[in-house]
Amino acid sequence: MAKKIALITGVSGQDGAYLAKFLLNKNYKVIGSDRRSARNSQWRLKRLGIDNKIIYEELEMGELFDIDRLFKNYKFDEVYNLAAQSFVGSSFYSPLNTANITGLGVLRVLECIRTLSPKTKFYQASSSEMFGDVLEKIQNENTPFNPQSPYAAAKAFGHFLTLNYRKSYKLFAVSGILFNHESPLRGEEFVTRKIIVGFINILKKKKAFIELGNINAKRDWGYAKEYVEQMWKMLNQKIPRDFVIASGKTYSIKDFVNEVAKNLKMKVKWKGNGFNEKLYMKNNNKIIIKINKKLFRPSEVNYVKGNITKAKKYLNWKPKVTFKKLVEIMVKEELENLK
Ligand code: GDR
Repeated sequence: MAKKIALITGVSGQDGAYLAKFLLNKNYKVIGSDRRSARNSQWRLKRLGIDNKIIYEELEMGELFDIDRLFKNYKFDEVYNLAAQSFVGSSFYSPLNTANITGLGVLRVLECIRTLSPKTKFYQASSSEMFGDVLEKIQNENTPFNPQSPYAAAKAFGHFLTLNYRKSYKLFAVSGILFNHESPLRGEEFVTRKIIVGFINILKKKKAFIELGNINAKRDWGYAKEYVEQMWKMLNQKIPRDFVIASGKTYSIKDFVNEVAKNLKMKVKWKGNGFNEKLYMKNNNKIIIKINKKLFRPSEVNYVKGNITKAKKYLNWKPKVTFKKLVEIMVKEELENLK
């Protein structure tokens, strides 16, 4: 049987790399694309040992003709649209670029599928950030969106268009609403890996302290490697449906810090309140975390918690890796990579 062909946009990101590996193991021919400037960021593909196993294509999500060219060169069975300006914080500083890539990028791909390849199945990486200032305590596929950032607004745009193209043109197009998902392949600009790398640098005396923003925000964190498998499952259902993928548990950034400290056997204590709250080493009273106002976002998502009833039913999935296990995996691999 001929190999299935999949396109992963944003292949050198955390999810792109894990998904590429997963699809290669399923005997897919994987075309991975990225913007030209991401060429040097193939460390994830290298770490997973697959940098030479995928076909790499440079692709600007801002250029319709670039996407069009790819669709004329390959007959994709499945397209996973993971390309985005994915850092919420940056979206406040580059809202137009975020809208163009994270939002309009989705529409460009959908237009290519509609006009050139309507049998291609399409996965859109939607985000729990769309729930924003949450309108329901626990969020499922029917919870209304209340985006709090240009990033979240752009993701909501992509989400609704995916739904609209499914209805209007009968495309097999689905959105996975993924809550925060982390791994050793997470970028250091995101808070989980920033904390782990920061603490290890403090222990190695390369750094005195790290600065964080809102440590009271709560997130529903899961393991990226598990989550990308659900993307594939969504495209291999009989009926196209959207799904929330989450752990169903919520923890604050502070909880995450405490868990990392525990894993690194650092005895620490918090003191102070608000912007003056600090984390100290118990043995010598050295400050290792300070709060920096500048790292607060102009508007914040304070709390999210996902309901995965639908994923349990149709994808036959529930998360295996707990919060504690996730921190353990991330800390362990970070330490091993230093050796
Ligand atoms: P998030 O992830 O915005 O939830 O989006 P991030 O790790 O950036 O922030 C999580 C929370 O931590 C707070 N925070 C800090 N964040 C960063 N990055 N750096 C800091 O120093 C810091 N201090 C506190 C943030 O304010 C926030 O509340 C992630 C991304 O992967 C999105 O692309 C994805 O859609 C969602 O998860 C689901």
